Amino acid sequence: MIMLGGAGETTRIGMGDFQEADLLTPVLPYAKFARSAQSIERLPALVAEAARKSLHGTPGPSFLDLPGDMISGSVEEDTVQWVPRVPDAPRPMADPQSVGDALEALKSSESPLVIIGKGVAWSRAEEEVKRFVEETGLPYLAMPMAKGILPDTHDQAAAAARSYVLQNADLIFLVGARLNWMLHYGLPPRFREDVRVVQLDINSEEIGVNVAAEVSLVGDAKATMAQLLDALDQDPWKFPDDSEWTQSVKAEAARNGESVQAMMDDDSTPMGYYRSLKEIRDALPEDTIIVAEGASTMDISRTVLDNFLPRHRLDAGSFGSMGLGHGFAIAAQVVHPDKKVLALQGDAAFGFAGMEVEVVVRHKLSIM
Ligand SMILES: Cc1ncc(C[n+]2csc(CCOP(=O)(O)OP(=O)(O)O)c2C)c(N)n1
Repeated sequence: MIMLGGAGETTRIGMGDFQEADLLTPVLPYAKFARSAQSIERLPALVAEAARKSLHGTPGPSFLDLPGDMISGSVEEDTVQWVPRVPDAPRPMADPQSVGDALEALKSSESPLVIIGKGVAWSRAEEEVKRFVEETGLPYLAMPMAKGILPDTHDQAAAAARSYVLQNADLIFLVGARLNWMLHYGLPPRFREDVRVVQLDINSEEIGVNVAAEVSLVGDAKATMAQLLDALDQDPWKFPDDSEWTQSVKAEAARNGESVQAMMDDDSTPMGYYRSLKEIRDALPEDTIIVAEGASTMDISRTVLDNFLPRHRLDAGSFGSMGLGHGFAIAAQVVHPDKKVLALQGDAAFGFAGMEVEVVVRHKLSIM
């Protein structure tokens, strides 16, 4: 995301100008890049820098502060310093030695689990990750915004046995996912004390956070998963379907699935979350972009509303912030006018930015 802010004029900073405020300091902890424009001629370079910082490395938000004179001023066109389009983010590959080590670690595990994060979605590594999961036969968990990398209805999805797999995996392979609060920091009691970690991340500074990684794959998810697939092509390996681990994960998922099904089928009134979400689920086309926010509303929707395509779920994500649903839904509908966009919000979440409905109506967006 590149956010554009407005502010008082550059020439009047310190004079008590209308809406003079230091916006950079409060924004800086949350942005990869935050800068105030000082010259109209250099605006292209500044926008390019914001785009590069947002898209390269770990993707993230940039903030550009545009003082009033940058917005309303004008310059001769031939004085503008144009810059070339920012190149696509590079796709660094992991150290080949680590690729071999990662596969050896997986082969030595009795209860391995792949955890897919949104890094995979941003890297557009869905094909590679799907092939890897299917060729290795490993159970996997998708983090909220990685739902749909493989269809949620996939036979190897362990979502319905989430607590069981987290507590019992002896090795986790983190693919563009972090051991943050959503994964209980990788620590007991949610994880085994001795859980081994194989970690793939584009940013080496993320490796080993909270739990040391036994093998680190520092690289782009798409490029690195392709390396793993090449290695598997040379020397195929599959975790046995009839292993105790695979069977126990499936049995646990089936058991939990039954209790969720009972809640979804519950005819009592008023309807609970599961029943009402099931009705919504049954009405949605598979390529619906689902925006979800709230506490229970968002959490339970992760279980009930399936995603079938990557980058089709936007929710409060790592920060857990309420108030972003309308903006996400508006952006999704503008970028994908032909798709259905569902904004699923708890009443509190809706209230944070409820007036944005006016934008939805003004632009004739058909968000549900
Ligand atoms: C910006 C922000 N403020 C406050 C919170 C704390 N918070 C988390 S969930 C929640 C309310 C959720 O209620 P609602 O949207 O009605 O969903 P429900 O749980 O009732 O389904 C709040 C205020 C937050 N996450 N982000």
